[in-house]
Amino acid sequence: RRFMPFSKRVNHCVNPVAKKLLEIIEEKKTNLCVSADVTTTKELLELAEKVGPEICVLKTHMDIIKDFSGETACMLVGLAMKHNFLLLEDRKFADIGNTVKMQYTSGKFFISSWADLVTVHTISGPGVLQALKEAAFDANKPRGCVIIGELSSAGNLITADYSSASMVLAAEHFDFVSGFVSQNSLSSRPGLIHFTPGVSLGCNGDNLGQQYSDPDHVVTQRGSDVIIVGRGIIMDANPGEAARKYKEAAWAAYEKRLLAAV
Ligand code: UP6
Repeated sequence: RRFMPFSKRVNHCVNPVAKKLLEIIEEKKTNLCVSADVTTTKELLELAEKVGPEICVLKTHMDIIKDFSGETACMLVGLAMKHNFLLLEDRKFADIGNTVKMQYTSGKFFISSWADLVTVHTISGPGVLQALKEAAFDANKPRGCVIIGELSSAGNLITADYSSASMVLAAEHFDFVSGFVSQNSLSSRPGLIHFTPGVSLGCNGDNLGQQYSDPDHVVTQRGSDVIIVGRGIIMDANPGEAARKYKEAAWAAYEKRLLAAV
């Protein structure tokens, strides 16, 4: 996986959203995901408009948007179409299957109707993947999930055994699993995409346990495919320009990794 170009990996995807994402990455030459951790619809849409041309994925935490409504989701989907990026709702589902199914499809956020991808913890076992898959089937749109295989925060309780057990669960649902959120390469399958948060060009961490590495390190040394950047971009005075900087750094690192294989 690490040494295969994105363009070749497309043919190895079982999940349609993973395939679409690799196509976008290749077309826009960007393996940057911006984490839109803002708290109002206005800020969210403004940010999406500014960073849209530079990204392959916009990651949201919709439950922090104070004034979320159906219009927020509609407008965001419009911007995703305009700039050709996917939406990843970072809900980190962690309950039993039946509850997750309701959290995914109903409530205030009706996530399955607008998010191409969602993040999920495997702590509750295979039922959670089955539940998301069934709900996605009902939504009748291409949908996928990203399994939290590792976390970036200091002292987190995920062990190597937990991460490998998550890979086993993923293997049972390759039609619905698009990839992993991880710090290291967890699977060599070319059809699965590794997303890595905890990326910054200037900081080592925050005062709440976040740990940062730079884009070159996570892509060339740890085998990440898509870097996830939040505050490094959204707190910048010019988020569009900052996104371009991160995009260039992550893409250069990807090209360097490919050359290392030759
Ligand atoms: N995130 C992590 N680490 C993980 C998983 N997810 O930081 O292991 C998410 C956070 C946040 C974003 O929920 O939305 O990625 C990172 O933001 P930052 O770049 O501002 O630290």
